[in-house]
Amino acid sequence: MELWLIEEHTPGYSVNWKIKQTIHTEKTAFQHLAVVETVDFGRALILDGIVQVTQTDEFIYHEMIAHVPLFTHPNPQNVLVIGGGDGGTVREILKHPQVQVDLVEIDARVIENCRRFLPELGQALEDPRVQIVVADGIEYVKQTEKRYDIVIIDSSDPIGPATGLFSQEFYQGVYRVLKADGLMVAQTESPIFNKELLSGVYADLQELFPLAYVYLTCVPSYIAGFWTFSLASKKYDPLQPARKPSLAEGAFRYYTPEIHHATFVLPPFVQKVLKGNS
Ligand code: AG3
Repeated sequence: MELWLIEEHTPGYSVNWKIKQTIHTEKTAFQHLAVVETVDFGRALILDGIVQVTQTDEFIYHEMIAHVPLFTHPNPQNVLVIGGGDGGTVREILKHPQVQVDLVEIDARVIENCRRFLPELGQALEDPRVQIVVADGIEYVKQTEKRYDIVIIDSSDPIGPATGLFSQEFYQGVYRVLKADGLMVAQTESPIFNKELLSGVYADLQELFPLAYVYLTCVPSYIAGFWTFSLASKKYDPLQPARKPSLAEGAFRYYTPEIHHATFVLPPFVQKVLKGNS
């Protein structure tokens, strides 16, 4: 019998994935979680029916969410990740020397299942430079006394547990926990399917931070491919990154200094979305 995962996005658009095997499913306290073996993209983590990572293309997303901010900063030492319980973003951050990472993930079952079923991502969370806090990121940034060079928001879609991670109130908390020269990056969804969300986040970040940019990449397993990240900074300009990968750090599959610059070049249709008149 053929097994298909139907990933429904809008009433008019869904993506069908042929599955070799369902490896694990459960209902956590926050969401439905599944790990499946797809025919074309390797193993995948699915939350509330939406593909979060696939083994085939997760490197693009994780390298771009981590290295663009990390190479922008001259000396990143303390990094906070909100969400990201699969471990992929932390794995990339740890490629930078002298970083300490705090991971604040709301759902401990994401962490536990990725350690078990997606160890090439989840293993990074066992590194002694990583401290895991199972908590709501919104509360964390309101309360913590710690201050960070970089905050990375690696959330799921703005439905379910991640909704509040796209709000102005949350970004105020992120601003609060950033040092005077800190910067943040958030995954901000599809410029095709989430136009209002993207223009709203961009406007909020422009209001709060002296520098705000959106950058664009392609994640083939995400809805319609195009994917955006929003970067907001108190001081350092990502268009003038402070560092380049050293030879030892040069083992990236997607990120290069040239890609770093190119990712900020936006086609007119995305610029229009950012102006809020798409
Ligand atoms: N975080 C972003 C997943 C968004 C997928 N959304 C979609 N396809 N509609 C993934 C977490 C990886 N660490």
